[in-house]
Amino acid sequence: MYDGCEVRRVNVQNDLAVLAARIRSATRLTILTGAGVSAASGVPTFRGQDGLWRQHRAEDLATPEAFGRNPRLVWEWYAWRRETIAGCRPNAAHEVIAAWSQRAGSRTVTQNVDDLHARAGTERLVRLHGSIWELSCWDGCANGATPWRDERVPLAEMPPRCPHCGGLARPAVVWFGESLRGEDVRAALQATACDVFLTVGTSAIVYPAAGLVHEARRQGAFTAEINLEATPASSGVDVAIHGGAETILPRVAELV
Ligand code: BJW
Repeated sequence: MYDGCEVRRVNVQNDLAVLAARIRSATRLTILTGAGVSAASGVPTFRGQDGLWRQHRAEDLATPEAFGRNPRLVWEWYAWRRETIAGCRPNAAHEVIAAWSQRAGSRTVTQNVDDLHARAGTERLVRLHGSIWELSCWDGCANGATPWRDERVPLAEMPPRCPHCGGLARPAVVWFGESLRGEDVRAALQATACDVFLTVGTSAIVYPAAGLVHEARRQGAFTAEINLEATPASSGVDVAIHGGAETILPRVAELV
């Protein structure tokens, strides 16, 4: 009797083996990560079922306009997320990525602001959207343009102030409509020149990050995606594996 599940299992096993073989022989490995990589650690994703906060969507809060309108509301969202993340630890996906980052020629580009890759020991990490543990001056004072680290949970004051000018501080993250740091974009683009480009746990809808996998493919990289579900990137990659990053990556690592 035809067993669709068995066929799917064999296909996944094949895809894992193909990806592992590519990674094994790769000189230059690039991994792009999104919120799904931290989901198993307990960090809510943006667009999943847990993506709403008090009925607000990320798109409604992660903008300079939202902050300008209601800084306290946006800071409450960030304070809640900082508290949640403070209680989270890197999971098996972060650990595999950190281990692979020890290989010369391996680079990791993340959209995540939770710092869990850094805590897992990932080297050559590009944080495209900044860090939730860093602040900068909203009022634009010269000294406050350079982000400072503040890991206090809860924050000392709400909303926090700039230590340089006493103005309003903001999370040093990249909101919709804002430019990413030039050096991060350059590093991410350089990382698309690789043998294997693996995109993990991202909905692949937010640019410029979502364009990197296509750029890597255009330059001849073998491309692969690991995600719980299909994304706009799935049809354009060589291998799309459906499953949790925290279970799939350790399986690939065993085969590598
Ligand atoms: C699992 C899992 C498990 C769950 N295992 N998987 C070109 C075309 C169209 C639009 C644009 C374009 N260029 C620029 C734009 C505009 C805009 C944009 O992309 N809009 C789109 C929504 C259409 N981009 C920008 O504005 C960017 N700036 C820019 O380009 O500047 C120049 C410019 C400006 C203006 C106009 C034109 C050009 C800035 C983007 C900044 C994004 N910022 C945020 C917030 C960061 C701070 C914070 O965290 O608070 O970044 S928004 C949010 O989305 C966050 C994330 O990093 C980002 C991506 O989300 P991610 O990581 O993919 O998470 P989810 O939740 O979407 O998906 C999770 C996935 O995991 C799902 O697929 C699950 O299935 C999966 N998953 N568990 C594996 N266990």
